[in-house]
Amino acid sequence: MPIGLQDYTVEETSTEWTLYHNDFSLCSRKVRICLHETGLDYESKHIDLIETGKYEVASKEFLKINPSATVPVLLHNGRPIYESHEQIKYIFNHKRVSEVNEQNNIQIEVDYWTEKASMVGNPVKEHKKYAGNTIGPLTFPLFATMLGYVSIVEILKGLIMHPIKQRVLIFLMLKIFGINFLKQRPIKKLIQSAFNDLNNHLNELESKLSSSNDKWLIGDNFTIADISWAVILHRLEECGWSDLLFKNKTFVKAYYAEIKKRPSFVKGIVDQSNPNLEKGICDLKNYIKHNLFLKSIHKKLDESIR
Ligand SMILES: N[C@@H](CCC(=O)N[C@@H](CS)C(=O)NCC(=O)O)C(=O)O
Repeated sequence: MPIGLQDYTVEETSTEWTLYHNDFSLCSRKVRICLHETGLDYESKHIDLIETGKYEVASKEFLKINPSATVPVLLHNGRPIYESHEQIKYIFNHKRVSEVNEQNNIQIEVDYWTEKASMVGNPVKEHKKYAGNTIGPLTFPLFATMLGYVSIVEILKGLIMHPIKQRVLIFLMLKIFGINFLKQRPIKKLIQSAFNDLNNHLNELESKLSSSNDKWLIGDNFTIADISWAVILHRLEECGWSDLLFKNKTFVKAYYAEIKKRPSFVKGIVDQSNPNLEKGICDLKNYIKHNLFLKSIHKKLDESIR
């Protein structure tokens, strides 16, 4: 699948910017924060994922926008830009929001931290390279609780409609077995290794933050690197991993607290919630407190990074 801005249109439109996105999707959140940071006006088109109710992302209409059946997709005058890390780069370059773009050494660092936080290719692979790819497996517990509110018929439809059947099968298992799906040995191992790899990425983030007096990750301007990390730190909080992963990382904690004060974070994430997400988070919190199996996973992972 090609990435970045394409040289064809997928939609006749008089709107300059259109964002196809989902309330819960981490990559969509990234692009929403970016659009709010830059103040660009955009037409919002919400597309459901199975977690928020149905496979609209695999509908005939949406496959014309993105044959890969994923969100977000940003359209600039009807031309699609694929991959969220390309979209945020494109928006910042278009707006030239900060002077960061003109300073080469800073740009190299911004690119490094943005790439590290990106979700690239298959999310169950390359966890040592991309912190963003660890997020899929680490979201399994929340997927399981959210799917409690989704009809199994909607998931089964995905087996016919969705181009990536492996994803549908994982969601079907999560629907059938709920949290118990995580007891499967390969799944447990996948979560364990994603957790450890992400902890290493966060340790690197902690040393980067502690080694400078900059206001943000690179310098005093809020860049696409900060946006890319904002959504990861937020996802860890909503999945209940932050208590373990932020422990002893005082700079990461303080950095995230500052991120949460940004109006773009409030508009792009907090104000854009979703009923299934809220119920799923609430159920997951209860599980983490009371479910013996989840409690034991948390304990084991906690010990693994001490
Ligand atoms: N690498 C892509 C990842 C896109 C992606 O996987 N999006 C998820 C939501 S975060 C999605 O649309 N999933 C649809 C599905 O699995 O059915 C990006 O950064 O834009």
